Amino acid sequence: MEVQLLKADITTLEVDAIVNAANSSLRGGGGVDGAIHRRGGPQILEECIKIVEKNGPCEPGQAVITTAGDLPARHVIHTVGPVWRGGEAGEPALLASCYASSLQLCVDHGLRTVAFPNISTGIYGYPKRPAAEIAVRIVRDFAGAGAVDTVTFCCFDDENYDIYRALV
Ligand code: AR6
Repeated sequence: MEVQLLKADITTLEVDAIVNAANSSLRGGGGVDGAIHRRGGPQILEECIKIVEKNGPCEPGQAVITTAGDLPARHVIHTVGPVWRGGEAGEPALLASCYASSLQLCVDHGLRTVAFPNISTGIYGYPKRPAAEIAVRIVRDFAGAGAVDTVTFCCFDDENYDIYRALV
């Protein structure tokens, strides 16, 4: 499995799945979530609403999958990161679960290329360096399974990009 590092807008990537840093309502929001729904069009939101009607809110650490509407990607995996509350409220395990649950959905759906944003490190306030360490650890743990060909860490801000460059 190849691990790739990009500084890019995740909505431009032609991969089997891009991951969205969503909130529990799956109704869209700011940051990368806003960008994905804006560029992907209304179909993604319709599918999200149906999922919440059927299963209830998407809890932190969980992930669900939809199609990708007008985006060049084939699917969107929506995962809900933890809000940073100082680090003693289970945030590291929940963030790890976001990456692991999203990778598991790739396996379940036969998706070979996936791109992650830096989940929770924007509006949700997770410190960037420890968040990156968790992301890289979970992806490396998963690499041996051979189920996915390429995992891309898609950074948007310079600070995250520099942190990942040092780690990957
Ligand atoms: N492509 C890639 N990364 C991006 C993009 C983009 N187009 N736009 C922002 N980022 P955030 P969170 C980066 O705030 O912290 C929403 O309102 C950004 O630089 O999008 O998990 C949801 O609905 C940062 O590194 O997500 C939730 O309510 C990273 O994406 C809440 O924000 C994550 O920042 C989730 O907060």
